[in-house]
Amino acid sequence: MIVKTLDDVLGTEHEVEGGNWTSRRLLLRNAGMGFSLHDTLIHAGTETFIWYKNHVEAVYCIEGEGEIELVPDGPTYPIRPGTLYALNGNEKHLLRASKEMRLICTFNPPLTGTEAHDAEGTYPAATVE
Ligand code: 9YT
Repeated sequence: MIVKTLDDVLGTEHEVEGGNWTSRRLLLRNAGMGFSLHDTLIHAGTETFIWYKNHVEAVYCIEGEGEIELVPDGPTYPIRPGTLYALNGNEKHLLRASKEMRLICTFNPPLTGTEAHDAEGTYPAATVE
């Protein structure tokens, strides 16, 4: 059994700074759960292009406000507390935060630790003023 708190992750290598986001990784592959679980902040005013070629991801918003646009053809969905989106088809997307969003993210297969950007198919795009 594993019991930990967000404080156990803050300030460690598992608090990963991605530029437009900060990912606090609570469960990783070595936990043996079959998925990883992150408490991720998406910074206000950012737009990030993401394409997880090798993972499926479910995301549940608990704070903030933003939207997800599938690319190239949409649609665009609003994100607010209580919104879940699940990328079960490796969809390319743009993630935007109008207010800092706090997202609970799960990945299958699980991330192993400190992946950012290319290693997990994430590419930062323009930052919106
Ligand atoms: C929602 C999303 O994919 N944000 C990028 C960061 C990533 N989820 C992570 O590593 O927590």
